[in-house]
Amino acid sequence: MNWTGRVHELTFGFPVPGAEKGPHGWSVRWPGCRVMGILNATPDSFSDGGQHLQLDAALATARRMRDAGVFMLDIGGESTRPGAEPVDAATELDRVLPLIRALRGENVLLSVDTMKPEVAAEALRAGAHLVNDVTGLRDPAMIRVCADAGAAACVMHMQGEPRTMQHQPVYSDVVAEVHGFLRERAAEVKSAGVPSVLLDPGIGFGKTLGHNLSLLRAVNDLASGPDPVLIAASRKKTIDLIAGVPNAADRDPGSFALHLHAARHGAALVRLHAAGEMVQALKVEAALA
Ligand code: HH2
Repeated sequence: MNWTGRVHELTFGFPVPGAEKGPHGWSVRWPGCRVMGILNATPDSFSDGGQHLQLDAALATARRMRDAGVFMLDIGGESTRPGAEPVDAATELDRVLPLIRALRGENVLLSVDTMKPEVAAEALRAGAHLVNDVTGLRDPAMIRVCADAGAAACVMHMQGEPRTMQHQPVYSDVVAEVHGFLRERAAEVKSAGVPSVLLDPGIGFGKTLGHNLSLLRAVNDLASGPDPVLIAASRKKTIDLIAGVPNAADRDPGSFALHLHAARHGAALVRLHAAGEMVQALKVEAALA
C-alpha cells in the first residue's frame, strides 16, 4: 500500500488550530505523515534535559519548530527515561503551564506529555489540545479528564513503569500483545467519551532491541486500523544499539531513518527532537513517492 496519500484524522470537542467543524466535533485531517516536536521543560530528560527550563529558550525552540512546519508540540515536565525519578504535580505544572499559556493561540496543536490526571486537567484548561499519557490512560481519572474536556489522547504501550521497565522485559508475541493492548485501550477510551486517540507502540518502554525492531517492522499492521499511529523513537537507545552512537544528542541521523521507515509504513505522526529537520526529510520523501 502507498501510505503517502492516506488521510488521517483527529477529532476534538472544541476548536483547535487547523480543524473543521463536523458532526462529531472539530476534526483535523492530514495526508501522509506529520511531525510532533518534543519540548521537554525538564532538568533530566535523556537528550534535551536542561535545555528548555528557561521560558525564553523553550519558546524560541517551540516557535522555530512551528515555523519549520511542525504539526504539534509535545510539552513535558517529567522525564520518563528508564530510571527517571518521579516529580510531583506542582513541579510538573510549574514547568508546563507557562509554555502552554504562551503558545496557545499560536496556530500549532499542543500536546501535554503527562501521566497525572491533575496535570492533564490544568494543562487542558490552560490551552493544551491533546493528552499524551505514556501509561495508556490506565488510570480511569485520566480518561474522565480527557472526555470531560473533549481532548484527544495518545494511548501508548509500556510494560512495567519507567523506573524498572528495562529490567528483562518479556513477551511471547510482542506484536500481537502490544497491538492487542492498544486496540483494546482505544476502544475503551473512546467508548468512555474521548473523541479520538493516537496509538503508540511505545518504542523503548519495557522492550529489548528485538522487541522494538519487531514493532517497527509491524507499523503497517497497526496503521491498517482506524486510529492514527504515532511512532516516537527519537534519539533513543535503540539507535545506539543498532548504530553504536553512545551520545544521545548525536542520534538524529538514525532517528530520521527510523521515522522515515515509520512514515513509509503508515505512521500518521512521528515525534522528534530535531522536528523541523524531520519536516524537511518527510517533504523530500513525499515528493519521491
Ligand atoms: N517517549 C518519551 C516521552 N514521551 N510519548 C509517547 N507517546 N511515546 C514515546 O515513545 C515517548 C513519549 C521519552 O522521550 P523524551 O521525551 O525525549 O525523554 P524524557 O522522557 O527523558 O523526557
